[in-house]
Amino acid sequence: MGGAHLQYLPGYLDEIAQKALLEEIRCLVDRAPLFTPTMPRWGRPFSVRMSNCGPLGWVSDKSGYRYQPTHPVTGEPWPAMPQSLLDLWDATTGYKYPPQACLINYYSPDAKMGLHVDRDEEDFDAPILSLSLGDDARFRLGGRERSDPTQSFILRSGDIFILDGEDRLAYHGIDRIYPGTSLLLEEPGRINLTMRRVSKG
Ligand code: MD6
Ligand code: FE
Repeated sequence: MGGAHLQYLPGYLDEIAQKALLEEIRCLVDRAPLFTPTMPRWGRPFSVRMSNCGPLGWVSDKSGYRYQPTHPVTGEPWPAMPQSLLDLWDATTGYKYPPQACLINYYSPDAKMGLHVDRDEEDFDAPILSLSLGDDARFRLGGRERSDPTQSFILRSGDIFILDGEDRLAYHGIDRIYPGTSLLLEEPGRINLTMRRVSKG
């Protein structure tokens, strides 16, 4: 392998595209409401609320992290991934297979996401595409070990960040949200979408 790693595409979506995408996300969460995931074993709630679209969705509860075809509260299949997101994946990743899950993360101003590695997928050759809407966030990116040095990026509304290649399994997290830095959402907060390929081939 080698070569490919992270891609940071600041301002990839202009304001019109951000508004159109936000409208699609509103429709998605009307059908698949935000739920509060809990940590495996201890059951401590995440501060981030989540939903998904696509054939699979990422969930977490006492029995662990996993992908499943249905919403954990309503039991309904996840809504389809909008064509605009599928097109964005093709245009920016060029990956040979389409994404199967798009995790929708909603951060209120005091929400955070601890350092983690996304490794619940079978296909680590596939990139993960992240898209940010709303208030700025401080994104911390480290290496393959939790103790590796980290660098910080401010992710703004419309930014795309892709973890690929040697950075695909790097530790990363969201330290904080900067409320009031964007007027896109009606209230302070941030939405992050992460698109993933789950199975090989
Ligand atoms: C966030 N992002 O930006 C959290 N995961 O709210 C992630 O956890 C993430 O940005 C995998 C790949 C890219 C990411
Ligand atoms: Fe992640």
